[in-house]
Amino acid sequence: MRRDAAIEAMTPLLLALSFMTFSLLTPLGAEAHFQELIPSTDIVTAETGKEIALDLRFTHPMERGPLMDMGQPLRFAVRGPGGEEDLLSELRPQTIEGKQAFTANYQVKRPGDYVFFVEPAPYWEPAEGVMIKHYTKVVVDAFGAEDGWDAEIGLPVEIAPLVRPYGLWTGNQFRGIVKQNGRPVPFAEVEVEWRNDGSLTPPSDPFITQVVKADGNGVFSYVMPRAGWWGFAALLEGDAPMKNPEGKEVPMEAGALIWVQVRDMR
Ligand SMILES: [Cu+2]
Repeated sequence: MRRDAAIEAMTPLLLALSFMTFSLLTPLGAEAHFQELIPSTDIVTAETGKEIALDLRFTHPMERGPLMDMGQPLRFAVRGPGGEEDLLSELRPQTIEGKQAFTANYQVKRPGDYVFFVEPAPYWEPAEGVMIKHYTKVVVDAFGAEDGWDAEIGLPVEIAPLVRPYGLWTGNQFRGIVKQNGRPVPFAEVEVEWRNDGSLTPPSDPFITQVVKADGNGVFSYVMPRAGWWGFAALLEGDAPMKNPEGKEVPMEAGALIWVQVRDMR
């Protein structure tokens, strides 16, 4: 009896302590990292011109930061109507808010769909004890060809779009198949974030990152309720562990990301 009372008396203190520990271990906003790969336009026309600028940042899109340092990406390329083109040498580092990001320009040569993709340098996240690598792609259509948007790159983890990933209205549904090593991942978890332009303050934490699960065939869907860029991130465990900067073997979080833009119907 007396022991129970003592435990009861201690409970609020223990709760407070465990809450403090938890808060220290998971700083706010540390959960939903997204690799961004955002083109200046997702539809190239005579009006936009042939030149596309691409911005690469590792950040928290809905919270508008903070940014995390990007190392030199391991791969950056485009799969277009003329085949695959290595664009690593086109990457230019930029410093934003004291962190390294990248930018690149690309000249579209002919009509067709251009699938840009990046394999970033692995990022050590001590709060989660994982090395993070977000394989990220975005599709740009040029001069109304509308052909090639569903081409798969063959990345270790990849989202295969089931909806043409450009020319989308607000309220359209996006669907895709989460794949790892070319095979669908049943019930994969997909995080979804809107790239906040500053016009929205999420009312509470669960609104920052939407979470959907794929079905038994690895197919997920999400209805996009607001104009702008939407990022879909399927976070999977990599095939092999990696060494963290201290030389310790840790799990690898392999993210498959795709970005799509939606516009208001008006
Ligand atoms: Cu972060």
